[in-house]
Amino acid sequence: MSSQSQAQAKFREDYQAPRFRIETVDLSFRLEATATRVTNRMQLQRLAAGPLELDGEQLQLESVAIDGRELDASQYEVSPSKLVIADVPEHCELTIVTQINPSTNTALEGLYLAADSFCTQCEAEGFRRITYYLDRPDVLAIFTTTIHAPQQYPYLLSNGDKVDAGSDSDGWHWVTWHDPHPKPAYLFALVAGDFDRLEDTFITRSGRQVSLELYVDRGNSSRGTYAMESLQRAMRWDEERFELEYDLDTYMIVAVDFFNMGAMENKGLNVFNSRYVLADQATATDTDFVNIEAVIGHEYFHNWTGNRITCRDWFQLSLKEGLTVFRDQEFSSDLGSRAIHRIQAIRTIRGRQFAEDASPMAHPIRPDKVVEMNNFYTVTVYDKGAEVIRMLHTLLGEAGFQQGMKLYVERHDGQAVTCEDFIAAMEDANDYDLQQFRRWYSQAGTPEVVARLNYSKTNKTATLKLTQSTPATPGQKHKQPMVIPIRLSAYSKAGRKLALQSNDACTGSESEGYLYTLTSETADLVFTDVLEEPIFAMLEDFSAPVRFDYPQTSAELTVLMAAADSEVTRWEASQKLFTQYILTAVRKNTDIALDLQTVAALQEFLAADIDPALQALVLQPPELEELAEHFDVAIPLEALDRARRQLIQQIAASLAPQFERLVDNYRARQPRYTIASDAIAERALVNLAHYYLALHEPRQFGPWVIEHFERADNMTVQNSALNSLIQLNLEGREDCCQKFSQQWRETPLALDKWFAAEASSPQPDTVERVTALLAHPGFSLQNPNRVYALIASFSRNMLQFHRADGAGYALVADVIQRLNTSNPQVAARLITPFLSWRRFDSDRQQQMKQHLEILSKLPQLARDLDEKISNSLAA
Ligand code: B3K
Ligand code: ZN
Repeated sequence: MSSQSQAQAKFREDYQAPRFRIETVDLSFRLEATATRVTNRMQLQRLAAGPLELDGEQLQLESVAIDGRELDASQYEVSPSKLVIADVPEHCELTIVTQINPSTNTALEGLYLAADSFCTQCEAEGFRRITYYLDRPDVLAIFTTTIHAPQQYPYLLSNGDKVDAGSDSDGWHWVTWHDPHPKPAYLFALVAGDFDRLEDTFITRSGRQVSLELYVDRGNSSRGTYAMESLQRAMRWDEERFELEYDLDTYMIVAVDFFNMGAMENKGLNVFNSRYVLADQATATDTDFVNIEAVIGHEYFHNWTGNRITCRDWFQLSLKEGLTVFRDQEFSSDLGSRAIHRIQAIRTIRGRQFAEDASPMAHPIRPDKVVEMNNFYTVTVYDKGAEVIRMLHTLLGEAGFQQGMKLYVERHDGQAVTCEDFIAAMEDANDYDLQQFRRWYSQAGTPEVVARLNYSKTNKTATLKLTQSTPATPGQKHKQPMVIPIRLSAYSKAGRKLALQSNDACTGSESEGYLYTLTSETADLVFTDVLEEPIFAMLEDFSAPVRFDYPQTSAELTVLMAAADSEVTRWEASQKLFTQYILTAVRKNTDIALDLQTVAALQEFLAADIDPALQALVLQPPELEELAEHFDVAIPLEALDRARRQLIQQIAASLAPQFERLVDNYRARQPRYTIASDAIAERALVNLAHYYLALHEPRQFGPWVIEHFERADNMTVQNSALNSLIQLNLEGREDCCQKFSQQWRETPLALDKWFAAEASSPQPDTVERVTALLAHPGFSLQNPNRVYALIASFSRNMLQFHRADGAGYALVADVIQRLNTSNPQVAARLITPFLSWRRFDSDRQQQMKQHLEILSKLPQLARDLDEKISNSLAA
């Protein structure tokens, strides 16, 4: 590991309470593009002896004063990251004046000017780029913010409520905001710009009238209505399910085009990436609409889980993120199809989180060691974190979980706390021992459960032998057994649900399913009076984020696919069936031949009266990334891809007549676009049908895809047809791409869909096409959304990123190098697939490693990249 990143590492166990409290902070901004002046007046109260060490980066210090008396330079020390004042009274007013340059801030952290608006992003440690401060989440202050700006920025926004406004003598104007809720600096926000404003109201259940305001780029207000409605739904839902109510008179959301992440939950003033706000049928897909509702909900839910109760230190990030993802998942599931949402969440864990757990950046959901905090906004902290909360919910039940939430809020409202505080509240409210469960917070890696069934016809007993283990991860060699809730049920060969009796190790019933909690390394789960050999559905609803090894025959899986009560279980059965076909073909180096029973099961599934959205998911095999997770090393990429393609070919061939009828019927009806869930579901299946038909018989059905594209009155269909054309390289592809890019040349978020489609294609010339698109007038390395659409999509395209000649690696490494100084956060996101170089064949290993070594020697290597590269080369 390089000494640089080692030196900067911070450890969870080193936590120390702050030496000072900041009671109030008055900020005054004079916004100018290249020289913004920030006056910061703080009331400080000493808590412990020692100097005052304020964080600050890229600031130009103008003056420091204590209680109105300016200090001379000998009274303080300035370094590139700190302002240290040795002599500070018990209680005082500290005033600091600094200058910053928002126009050159391409990292989009702190205060930046992009696309003619000033905007801030402070989480995790961006506030220190605005002024000197105790930039840590456990320092909570009451903020008052005054913004002075030229008239070309009509809207001047910050947290809380607007309390005053006026004009300056130089023709500028100003506004003052006051936020009565003490908050850490990471929740501070400021936006200044010219927008269209959508307004609505929400009456809380206690009768408070909240003004809802959505700010979007001029001319875009009609594309904001879905976000506004989503916000109202989220506010209502949080009152109904969690009894949590909003606490200010105003809730503002600003949509900006330049943003590193999805959105930010700043108190009373959320800032959103425009892609999670702007949507209409012509420019946004059904998935975009679903994501908007989820992200709007997520940021809103943070108001309680994150803002009112925040994190003591950044190692506790999952305290707010895991819990809030769980809450947004529940919100989406209560409003839409629970099964479909659950399946998407499972895919995220199996495809991406398992890969992170197996990588050199593996970390527990509560990390112990961090160099650059921005590197820990991960699928582990967020999504595995949410799975851990979900397990608590499973163990305690909805009522017990809500009791725990109540106690958590009662105890900790207004505080900065730890994951331990959350678990303790759950434990105390339910009188339930979570001692061993805590390991989910401290152990990294994906546990594996092996289950073997032994059925005795004579004794009428079924014994499940269960064994768990967790592989070593960097810094954690030996692992302890985890608490693993296993939901299960059993079916007969005829698909009848079986009642199970066990030595009271299992709770539940035949109708709702059973729950067994594995806590030891091994256990025998014995069921008695089992009259016939049962077909078990194990780990139903993915009741724990683990790998589950339990062999089942195709015949058994097709029974589950056809007959299980749970839609998630039916989907699981199909995925397991497909995975077995693929893995067997790869391991034995044979061709795939679907057996008749499987074909019949798929055909019946498509013919049955089932949610078409579920049918679409069941009829698609797992993605390459998920299949790759079945190999620790030497991932046989080409073989997996070949087998997967063969399988898809055969699924498509088996279902072609049914798909043809389905599409015929759809074309005859030409249903009008609505955003209702049944319409979304139908589009999902019809789009898949077009893809499968064209794959099966390109000459006959390629023209159908083109027609589908041409007649589309919505982006969901247009985008899906475009993807089919590109992925299958169908005749007419270039023409349609041309039309698409012309049509959307002024609508970057729509154009992104074309970039992403090209970048995700399995076609062998994808690298060359992506390279060419780097020069497209609609592309820009400065805008994170463009980079994510084109480059991040490409780096997730396993087959083409890992192209044997190394051209994919060279392409992405070059972009990373260019972003190293301009936007390290984005650069660090792109590097992820390089980190796991040890898992590929030796040729690829060498090439990937070489790129990492070259990058590691970049002058001014960003801390974000340094940490990841060092971990990867050291592991
Ligand atoms: N809390 C923000 C993420 C901030 C990321 C900083 N690098 C969005 C969210 O999770 O709601
Ligand atoms: Zn969040």
